[in-house]
Amino acid sequence: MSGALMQPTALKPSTEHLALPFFDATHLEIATRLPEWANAQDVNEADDRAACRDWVRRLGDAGWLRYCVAAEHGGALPQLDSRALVVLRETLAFYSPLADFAFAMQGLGSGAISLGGTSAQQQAYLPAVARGEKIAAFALSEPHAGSDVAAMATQAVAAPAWNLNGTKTWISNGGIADFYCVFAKTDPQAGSRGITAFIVDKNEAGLDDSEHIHVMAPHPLATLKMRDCKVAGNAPLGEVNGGFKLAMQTLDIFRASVAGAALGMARRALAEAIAHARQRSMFGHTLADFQLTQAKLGEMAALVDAGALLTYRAAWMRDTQQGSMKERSVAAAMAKMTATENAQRVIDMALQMHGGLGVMVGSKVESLYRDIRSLRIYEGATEVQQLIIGKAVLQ
Ligand code: COS
Repeated sequence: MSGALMQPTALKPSTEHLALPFFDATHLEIATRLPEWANAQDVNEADDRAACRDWVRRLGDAGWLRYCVAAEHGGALPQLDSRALVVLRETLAFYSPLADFAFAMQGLGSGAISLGGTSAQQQAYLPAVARGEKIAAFALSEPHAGSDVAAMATQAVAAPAWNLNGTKTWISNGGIADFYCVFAKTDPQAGSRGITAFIVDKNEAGLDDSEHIHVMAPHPLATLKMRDCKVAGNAPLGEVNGGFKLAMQTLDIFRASVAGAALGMARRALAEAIAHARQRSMFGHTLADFQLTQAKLGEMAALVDAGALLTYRAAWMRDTQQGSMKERSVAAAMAKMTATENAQRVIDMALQMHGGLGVMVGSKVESLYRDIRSLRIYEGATEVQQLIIGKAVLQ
């Protein structure tokens, strides 16, 4: 069930954590300017596809999408900055999870071009992504290959133009994207070493992105079908057979930002719970007067902070190249797992504290309850993060 016209709120995300040594003035500046802008947007979110397009246009016009690409392609900062992505997602998600989604998908959808594209590919796509003129999408998952990426069945054959056949599913921005970064097998016997990335434009003959998927929260999703889809102009993206690593490197950046989005939703739920506890009368007191309530709020605050510290550490490690590549991947996995799982608990506790009001359609905690759920699944389910961490500790 979708939301409707975005309602402004008197609640504000705190910026105290920006004083932590993980951040610098750039991040504080984003966190200071963004709340007022986000809270002033009157996007009608009743139709998630139209709303997502609207958010991309607004985020592009206001310059926020410039944080999705590097400065040489029209971006705001010299490199993709994980901490800026985290702060942006955390703040946008506090106001509108759909705004966060629209922002994040521009980054994830174009991330493989930023990391592995030729300069011609980067010039053709990234400035338009940063202005909100082209909508991007990342097409990795398949009906029988979600967590197990190497099991994908989509194939690309050079004949002599690259020719793609296969089905991708649960593709965010599917149906509204202008282009898709598609991963396909180019050496089917070579497992993860036989995958290559391609840029497939929406209007490419042989691509059908019209099968929409509906999920519990506003989120444009579709299945992509490729039947003899030829991608002569843009192929390939990155090294032939280097697509698995390119996908993993892209996910390493954006997994920490998913944690940022979860934090924004958790902080909003906590703020809603505190505001409700302060004003709700019960047995001659306010809800906040009861120790049971104080204990819950205390636990919620600690859960939020635990996720926040892991998230900020992961983003800082990537930006400042701390540790090895594996250590940075593990830090991102810990952040994504902890922040999303903790956010789910915090939102559930906030909803419980609201009682019947919490399950009413139109209440903020009710929509957050639906919004948070998919974050524990997409861009690597909690179990995949556990695997990444578990393998590393056994080495
Ligand atoms: N960065 C760079 N290279 C990486 C990497 C990373 N983060 N992670 C793995 N690799 C490399 C490995 O070093 C290995 O290289 P070699 O072939 O040279 O040895 C190769 O990639 C294969 O790695 P591994 O054996 O760990 O791959 P698995 O098939 O076991 O897959 C998981 C590991 C499950 C972690 C991976 O498939 C994954 O992340 N799945 C989830 C995918 C996902 O997020 N889906 C959602 C799509 S977006 S909504």
